[in-house]
Amino acid sequence: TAHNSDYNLYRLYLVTDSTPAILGDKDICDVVDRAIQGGVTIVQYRDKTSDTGVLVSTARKLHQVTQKHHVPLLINDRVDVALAVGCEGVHLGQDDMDIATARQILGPSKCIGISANNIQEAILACEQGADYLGIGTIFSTQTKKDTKSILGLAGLKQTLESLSEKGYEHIPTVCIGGLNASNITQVMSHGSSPKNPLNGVAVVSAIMAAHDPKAASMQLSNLITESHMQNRIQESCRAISKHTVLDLVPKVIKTVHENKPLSHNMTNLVVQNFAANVALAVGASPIMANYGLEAADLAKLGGALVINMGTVTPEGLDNYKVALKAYNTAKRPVVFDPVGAGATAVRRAAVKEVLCAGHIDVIKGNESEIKTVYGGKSDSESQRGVDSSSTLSHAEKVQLVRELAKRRKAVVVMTGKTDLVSDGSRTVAISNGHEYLGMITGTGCTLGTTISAMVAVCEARDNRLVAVVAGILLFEIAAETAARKSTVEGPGSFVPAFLDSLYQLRTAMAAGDASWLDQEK
Ligand code: 3NM
Ligand code: MG
Repeated sequence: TAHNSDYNLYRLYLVTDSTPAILGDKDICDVVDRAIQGGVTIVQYRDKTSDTGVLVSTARKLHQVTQKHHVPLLINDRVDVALAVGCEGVHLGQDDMDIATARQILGPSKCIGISANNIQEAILACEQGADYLGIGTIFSTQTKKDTKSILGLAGLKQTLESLSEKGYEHIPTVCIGGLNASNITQVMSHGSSPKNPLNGVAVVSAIMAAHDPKAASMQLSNLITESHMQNRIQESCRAISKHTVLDLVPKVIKTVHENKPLSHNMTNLVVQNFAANVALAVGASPIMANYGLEAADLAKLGGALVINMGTVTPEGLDNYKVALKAYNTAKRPVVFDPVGAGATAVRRAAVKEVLCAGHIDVIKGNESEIKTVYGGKSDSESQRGVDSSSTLSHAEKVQLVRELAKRRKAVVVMTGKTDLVSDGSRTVAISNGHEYLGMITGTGCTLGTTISAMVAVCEARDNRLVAVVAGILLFEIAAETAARKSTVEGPGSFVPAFLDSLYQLRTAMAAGDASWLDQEK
């Protein structure tokens, strides 16, 4: 069911409160509506005092609001109220109805979440078929008077680790209790476990008591998204200094966001529109200009050039060479994407001509293309179309990218299930991404465009490797996030979701205060 598979579903979980101390004189439906507009992804109606009649009528109104936004509504404790309004499920405390009985009443498709205050309760709930866990109480809170023990970040982390040891890391988890904008980043980094990361955070007062529930939700939502991305960067980048990556990747993305660098694309007929949209989504300013004589003026604008020979022609080749020289003169970076490099004799010759015409800063291709650029492939061996066919071992690939990077004094990217990036001395393997990227056209080309935006803002040659890594991570993590969206049914609906995710990830990253990096041990 949707509530189990959607990665983002539990990102920001709102638990309502109808008491005057928290809700004040605000209208609960209005608060929930605004909170969802600000980024709340799931709502629990929790009302410990109202009569059943009020519970049912309020739940009905809330359900209209949540349905309008395609957000699930769960009811605290009251299985009967959930049934009465036909909402998406219930949240049960340890003293409420047992899961088995609730499941029998609600049926298999409804969501049943469980509160867990310790490791035993968490594991038992998973054994009994909980759809997600609310783990708490993390910090002491005025909102719930009868809280049991305070778990703290160490207790939360231990609970998550115990769940993964028992094989329950696939059960979504949120934490609750005293959480707000001032501590969420710390909770997501120090309270989460790499093997079993928290899906999200549940709050009452941080949103329900806020003067502006939409603004409060947006702030929390951004902090959580940023932490998710941060955790993933950590996972992906053990191969080079974690500090370098943690420190620089967010800065690169933020700098692109702030400076809107020009991404000058001399690209193929197939991807013009998609590449321009990807450039915009990552925060760059695209220009799709194939006339080489324009390059001298464009190179002065502080951007980077992409030469993508996907639909190479004799005239096109001359234009590449003119533009390459112009960017070299202006000391601006050039990304070369030798699409289908080995496919025909014409393309093999074109690769050589481009490489001889000037200095390339980043060379990006699949295994077959990189092999052709390296020159190891004989002219009689031809590549089928532009898709890659893998033949080298991992160690051979590492050797190849490193050697080519050294020889050409460039950063070399070999894309594949695991991407390899090398500057000749340091080599990074990245295993993010999603299979949908291989099912739509132009993703390789638009990765080149994304990389151009990142290297455009990286003045120091030494940091080019990290700039390229930043581009790949942003691109591939956005693909993962997009593929998990509930609107995505296949490669077609993936395309717009992917553009959204690129935009959401880079704006979240850019909005983040870089001081959270200092907390990283
Ligand atoms: N359940 P606030 S703590 C509803 O520990 C609830 O299970 C808790 O409110 C638990 O976000 C809590 O305002 C209240 O601190 C959380
Ligand atoms: Mg309860």
